[in-house]
Amino acid sequence: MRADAARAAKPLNYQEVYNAIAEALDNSDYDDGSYGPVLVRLAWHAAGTYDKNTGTGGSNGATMRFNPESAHGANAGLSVARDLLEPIKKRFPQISYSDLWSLAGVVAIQEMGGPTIPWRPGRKDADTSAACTPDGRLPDASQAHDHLRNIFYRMGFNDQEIVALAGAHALGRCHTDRSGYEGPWTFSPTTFSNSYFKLLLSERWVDKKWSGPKQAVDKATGSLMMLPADLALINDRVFKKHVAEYAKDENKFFADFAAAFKKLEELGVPFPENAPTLTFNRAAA
Ligand code: ZEM
Repeated sequence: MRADAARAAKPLNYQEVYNAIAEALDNSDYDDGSYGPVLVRLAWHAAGTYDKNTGTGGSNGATMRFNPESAHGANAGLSVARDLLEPIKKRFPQISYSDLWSLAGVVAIQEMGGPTIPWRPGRKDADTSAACTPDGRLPDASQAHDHLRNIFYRMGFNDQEIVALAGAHALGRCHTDRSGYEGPWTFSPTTFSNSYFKLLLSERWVDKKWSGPKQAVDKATGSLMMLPADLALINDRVFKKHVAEYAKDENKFFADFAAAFKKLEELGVPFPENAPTLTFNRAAA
């Protein structure tokens, strides 16, 4: 009891929390060997509910802990990510769930080889489901450019930021038991890179022949996938210009992604005035 009390009184060292999350990422029995991608998806879905017109949603509150938001179709499978972080919340009880989930996104991206993403603590958890956002605020994979613009403009993003953020699909995969879709976007789903943009442009994308929802596969190997919403990025002139830029220049992608992801994680968060902006070192291998 007294040791716990002493630990709770000590100011939180966020690099220690970072390191604890980094240690929990690898697991050879899970997906492609890392929980990194699903943690990035958790951070994104917690934040991507933001509506700039009403100031509702966003990562503050961690309302996905509660029904009905936990049961929204878009959040299927994210209990895997929330449960993974539970022992870390127990070890560092001072951190809010909302800070922990957003920090986990930063850790996962950096540890998978992505850019350094500056991060600020200060999110507070909601106590009840009253702050849960209505269903339908996250993008629908079966739709195209108009829908993407409606959803991301509502959060306050522009076309270039939409494309940069979508580059996170270099990571991870679709699961039939979560979204109904199937397969990874790239050959290296646990490495953050500009591969998603390169493959969008270099491969021939054809309809997957199956009884599941409409999605594309690469004609050459049939092992990669694109959602209708991914293909919208090359079927729209403005989006495609940014795809081409990021396919050519990975440094530019990393810089733009880091800025857009930081913005995403901070949407609607009432940070205390003196909240420091932190950057973290990659955990020692
Ligand atoms: Zn995703 N995403 N996403 N995304 N996403 C999935 C998986 C992952 C869309 C979408 O419908 C889907 C962003 C934007 C958009 C990640 C990160 C980010 C899946 C598969 C779908 C269907 C879920 C499953 O079955 O497990 C759409 C339509 C988007 C609009 C542009 C943004 C922005 C992201 C972060 C910045 C990640 C990392 C995954 C992989 C998760 C995993 O478990 O492997």
